Amino acid sequence: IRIEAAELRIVSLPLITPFKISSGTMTCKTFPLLVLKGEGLEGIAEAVMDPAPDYLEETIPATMAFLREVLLPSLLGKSFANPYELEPYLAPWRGHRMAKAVVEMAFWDLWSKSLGIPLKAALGGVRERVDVGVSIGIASIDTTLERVETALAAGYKRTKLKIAQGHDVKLVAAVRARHPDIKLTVDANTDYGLIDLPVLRALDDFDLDYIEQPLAFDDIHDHAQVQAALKTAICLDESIRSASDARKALELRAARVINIKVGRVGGFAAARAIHDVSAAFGAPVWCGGMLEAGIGRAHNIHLATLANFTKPGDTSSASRYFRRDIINEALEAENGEMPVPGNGSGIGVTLDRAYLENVTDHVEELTP
Ligand code: OSB
Ligand code: MG
Repeated sequence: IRIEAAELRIVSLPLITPFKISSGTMTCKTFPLLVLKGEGLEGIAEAVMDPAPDYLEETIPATMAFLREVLLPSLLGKSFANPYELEPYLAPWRGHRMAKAVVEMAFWDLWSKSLGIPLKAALGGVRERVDVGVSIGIASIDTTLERVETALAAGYKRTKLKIAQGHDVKLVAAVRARHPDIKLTVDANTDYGLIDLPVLRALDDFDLDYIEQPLAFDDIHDHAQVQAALKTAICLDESIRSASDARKALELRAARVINIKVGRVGGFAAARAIHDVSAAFGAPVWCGGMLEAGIGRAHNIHLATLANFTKPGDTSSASRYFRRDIINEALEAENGEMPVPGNGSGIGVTLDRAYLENVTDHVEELTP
């Protein structure tokens, strides 16, 4: 397929409720949206970096410049037989994994559309629907208890509580007291250090399925010390950017579970490699999220159909976050299961072009 043109946008969708995590609060989901055009088809993807470098280092302004000035010009007008042929154009650049991911993911969509098969089939997925849970942002204990009730009533298969210093043991104790048997996890988004081991030990008593990313985004080594001190599994998110990071973390026993976000790790080739290396270590993985709108959610669902995604992912119903989405289809979970969208080709969802115009802050068209 020849990449004939690229449409690059910045889209902003209001969130129904602000989403607070230890590293920041989001009131609006702003993201780059990329459409790659070729053979009369469109491959689409969302990028997951935030406006500011609060989750990882990448930012929307820096990404837009890198895509516009470096990455897209190197690909426009060229033909690629499959997504692996992009690798020589992506590999030379350090970092920028989220920027590489949006290009690679859009091409996977374009490629699977050109083959007339679902993205899931192109990736080697084995499921028709994927198990999902919810991620509950930082709020008062009362509000959190209400949100947990709502999620359980809807049938979600796992409840993840965002925690932060001073908003941890009491919160988890309250939720656990009310719901002794639910599958419960916490995500610290890097808010703790080795000095906080007593707090992490206290969390060890609540039969959590895992504790996600307690320590720094760029640390693997110190997580091994924490994991050695706990019964509860550590799950790494921010610190895993590649299959080599995953191998090192699992070899060091810094974690027993990995959260894979295709946008964080540079695309589906890397996501599959992390999935495979984790399977080789007997470590389950699950599909994380970045509050994606419909296009990004569709990519996540297709990824989560791979065999070793054995823990519920974060791709809950889009209607929990957005009053209106940028796609024509509804991505709604039923009893904690999210059906793989579409029965045709590619990601299986389509852009609502009219609404997209209303929520686009910026648009540019690139040609060879
Ligand atoms: O750490 O998993 C995270 C949202 C924004 C940034 C980081 C994270 C999250 C979530 C949300 O937990 C998951 C979702 O998309 O629903
Ligand atoms: Mg996380």
